[in-house]
Amino acid sequence: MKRIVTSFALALLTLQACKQTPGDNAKATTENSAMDIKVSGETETQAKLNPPMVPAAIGNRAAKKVVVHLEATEEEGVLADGVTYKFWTFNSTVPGTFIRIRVGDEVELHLKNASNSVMPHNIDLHAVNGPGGGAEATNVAPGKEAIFNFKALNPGLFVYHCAAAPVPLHIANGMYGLILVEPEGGLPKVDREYYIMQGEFYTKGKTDEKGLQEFDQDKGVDERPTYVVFNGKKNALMGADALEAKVGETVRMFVGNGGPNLVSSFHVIGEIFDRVYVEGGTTINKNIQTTVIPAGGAAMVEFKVEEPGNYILVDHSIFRAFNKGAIGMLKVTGEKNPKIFHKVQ
Ligand SMILES: [Cu+2]
Repeated sequence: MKRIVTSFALALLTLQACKQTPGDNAKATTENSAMDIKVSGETETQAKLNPPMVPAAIGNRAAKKVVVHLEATEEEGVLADGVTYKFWTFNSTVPGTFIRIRVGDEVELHLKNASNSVMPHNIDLHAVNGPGGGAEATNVAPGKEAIFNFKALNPGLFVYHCAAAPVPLHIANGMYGLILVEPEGGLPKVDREYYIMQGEFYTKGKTDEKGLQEFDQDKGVDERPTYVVFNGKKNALMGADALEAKVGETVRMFVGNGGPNLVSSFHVIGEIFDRVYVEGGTTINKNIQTTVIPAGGAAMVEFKVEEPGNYILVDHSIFRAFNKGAIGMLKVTGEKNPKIFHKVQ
């Protein structure tokens, strides 16, 4: 009887071991090995570029210490033509400064809260392994600065946002951005990189109602946005602010969704994503028309442009694009390519 019980226990153990998926193993290996990566060389201070621009690619450098400076601000800005709004930001832009590091890097993050702020602010980075993603460690009163350290263990494209109470209000006012943790050896080289982040705004007035607009809590709770925009403004990335590329180039877009409520169906009219890093992680999906980007999530999309023209970026929940502002443009210049596209009559 004893032998039977032992065999049964052994069989159960084997079964348990088999249940562990290869995916689990891969993550454990990544995190564990990243923990052991030593930092070396000069400490780097992260460059501050305004969206849609991003800092230079990491390439094949060794892991190092990186200092990141962010400032929480509360300031009036343009939400649409003739419409202003009191935005809450990281570094005065919506989305906030793009942070670019590699796996194994040690980040010393400084969060200042502007002296003219009314609210306390903090930062929760989804790239952090630790309580609140750093929120408790960085809760900072107006005029003060908080500092915390983290080691990047998981490669991917991650959202960061303010998580001070009331969290929905801080996010609805524009306090979000992206942090890219490049894998060992860096991401494949591309010709152009752009930073785009979707978010909703909830105002007391109707869409396009002029003047300084106040936040509308009821619309926020009902998930009924007045504006759905890229990069903090209705029709941002249009006209003189359109993105650019040349025929034959490969474009990579780091696309995030700050929410606070909606899921984005990100699409570029007239293009197919050759590669999508699904949900900003390691899995690459190919030949994608529209990719879903959850609130508090991100994706990297890459495509080669073959034909000159204007390519429109949208949330394909299409009223959001044409009525609420989630629209942008990629202007592609260069030689026409009739083999790929031409009008017959
Ligand atoms: Cu905040």
